[in-house]
Amino acid sequence: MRKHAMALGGAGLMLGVSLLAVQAQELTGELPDPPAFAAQSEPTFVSISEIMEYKALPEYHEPDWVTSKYVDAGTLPPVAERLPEEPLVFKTANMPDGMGVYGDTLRHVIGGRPEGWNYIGGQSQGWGGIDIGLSECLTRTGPLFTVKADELEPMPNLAKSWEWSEDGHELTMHLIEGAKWSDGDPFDAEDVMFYWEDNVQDSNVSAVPSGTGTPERFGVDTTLEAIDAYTIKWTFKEAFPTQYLYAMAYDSFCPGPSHILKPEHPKYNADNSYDDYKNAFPPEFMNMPVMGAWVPVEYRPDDIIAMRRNPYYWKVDEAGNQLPYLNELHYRLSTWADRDVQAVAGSGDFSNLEQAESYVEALRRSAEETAPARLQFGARTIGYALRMNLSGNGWGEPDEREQAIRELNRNLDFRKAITIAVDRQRLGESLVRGPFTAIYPGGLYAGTTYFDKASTVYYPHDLEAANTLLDGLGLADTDGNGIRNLPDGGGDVEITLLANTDYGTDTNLAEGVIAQMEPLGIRVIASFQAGTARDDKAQSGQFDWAVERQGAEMVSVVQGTTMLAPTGPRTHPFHKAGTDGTVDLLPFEQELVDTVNAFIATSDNAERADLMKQYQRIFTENVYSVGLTQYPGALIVNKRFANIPEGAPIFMFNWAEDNIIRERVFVPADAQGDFELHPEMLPGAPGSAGPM
Ligand code: BQZ
Repeated sequence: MRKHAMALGGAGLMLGVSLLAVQAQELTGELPDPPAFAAQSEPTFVSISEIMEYKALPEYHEPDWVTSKYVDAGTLPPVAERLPEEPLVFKTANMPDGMGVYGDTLRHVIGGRPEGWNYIGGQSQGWGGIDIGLSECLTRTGPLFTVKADELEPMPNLAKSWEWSEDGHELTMHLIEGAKWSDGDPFDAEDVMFYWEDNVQDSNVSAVPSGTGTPERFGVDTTLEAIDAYTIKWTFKEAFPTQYLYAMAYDSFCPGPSHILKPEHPKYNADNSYDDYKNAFPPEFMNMPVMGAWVPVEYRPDDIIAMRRNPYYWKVDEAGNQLPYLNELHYRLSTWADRDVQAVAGSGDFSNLEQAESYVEALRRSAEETAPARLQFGARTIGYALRMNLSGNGWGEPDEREQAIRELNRNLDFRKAITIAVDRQRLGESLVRGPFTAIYPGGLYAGTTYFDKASTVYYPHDLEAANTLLDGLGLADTDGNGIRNLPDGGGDVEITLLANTDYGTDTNLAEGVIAQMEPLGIRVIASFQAGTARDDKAQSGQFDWAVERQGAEMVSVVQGTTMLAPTGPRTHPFHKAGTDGTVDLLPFEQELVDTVNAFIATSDNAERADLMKQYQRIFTENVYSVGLTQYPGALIVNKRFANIPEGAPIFMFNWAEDNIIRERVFVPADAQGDFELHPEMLPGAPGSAGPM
């Protein structure tokens, strides 16, 4: 039976007594240091210029079969004509195993499912690296884990160079010239402007499946214009907001093929609805034009997506060999847990080991002499938090009960009660024992660039204090059924908890939270949904609470910066604009917004570090979200692959599928497997539907 001041008389008396008791009682404590866990390997830090450059080379090459079967047959232009004037050149000295050879397949296993190929229209292709590979972006950040800290800036990609105006309010970007989509259509500013004007700026389009393609992601009142076919110009309110160069990388500025998307967009096609536009290219549509290294040529529902090398890919090695080295990519449509199992067993080639429950078995199997795959742990960059819907003005169209819960969510004493009722040590151990998990109080992750322990407020587990706080809020069990009631004779305090059933870790942690709320007399009801449905509910505000694995903004700060606070109506993961279009910020949230905007507006490193200390203090003091646990991920890659960079994290600025630079990965000739499903096939060739 719970012992707390609920037994006392009316709400008023309780409010007085319990608040005094709580204020007197110090709720904060010393944050335990994470158990020592050294990442198994560290990258060699380099300059971006050591990784890549744009350069015309004296000659170019391609796999022999492309020449003999296609170029010599006249169905494909010679490789030199398929490449831009100055292709992106990856430098040999930066390739861990040097220049590669053509052949073989990278067999991914993924837990998502493709909705269709309209990435910029909001469709997911099933995650697990498939969209990362298809959707090349203006800049690139995944490989930045190897770039020297004092030279950190997004890498050029589709934008090959840029310069700021004197006053820092204008950024002129130069696009790669002469690059083509995988169907041979030229890539140019028209593609960029279609993405910006008709997807990002059009609020009827949820630009990109994670919903991050929103205008304020690039700064409030920011404008973009095309100067000519290969030049675009940004205009920003702030001076020199270099931050936004990170937003121009995956996942928020990766233009789509306007030549086939525009005719489906309602602005250009009066017969089409926005749904028609979003769904215009279903998974069955093959050879979707991409700028990525591989093109979808086969789709078998719940089985596999096979992709073949893009004959117009615009990147080469220093000998002029057109990339990628790998001819084919598979995305086996399975589960995320199965991705770990197959990578360790050798029937799959790659996994981000990120579900801590699988660690011990994966480690055991990978330690065997005959293990087919290498397993390397990185830093603790995987973190989960319990996030509360903080909208009080209608985001997600709450009913009466949901609105009452949101009002509670917006109350600091309520959030404090929840955070001190959580036993983080037990939650971490429920996933895996050993030195992996660390107590995570919320906010920026320990062990990352901007983390400052002294600025981190930690509320240790204390059930009694939690109950006292709830008493103080007038949440008494007025009907004696063991569940507290909302004030003024309200119904039971019932809270729905959203979690992603695609991951055992998400639901295990959610079930742990549900159990740990029981002694508080709060009924938490599982709302466990599969990936896309969960993502939709989370993005549309249809949740009370959500247990979520957090994004890159909590790891690097510079990636996804605008998501650190509700800097715009649709930027924040758990507080977006309500029905009147405004975000009803709580006072501390306004401080967070001001701090994040100040961070974006300055390039002074000392000032940025100080601003992030302020951010961390405000965030954790106000329990912006309830941190749960933080742990390292491990990259599992089959041993036959070469050019896997040392110390590649599964998640930092982006996921490992971007970080390892797959277009440079190869399999030495004597180690190649016989896994190609479509040997010597090019996208659009006979045997694969859709246009060339
Ligand atoms: C990695 C990643 C590559 C999305 C997705 C998935 C979606 C989220 C998140 C991860 C998967 C893998 O994560 O878990 O290891 O391969 O794909 O994109 O969780 O549901 O919406 O943000 O990236």
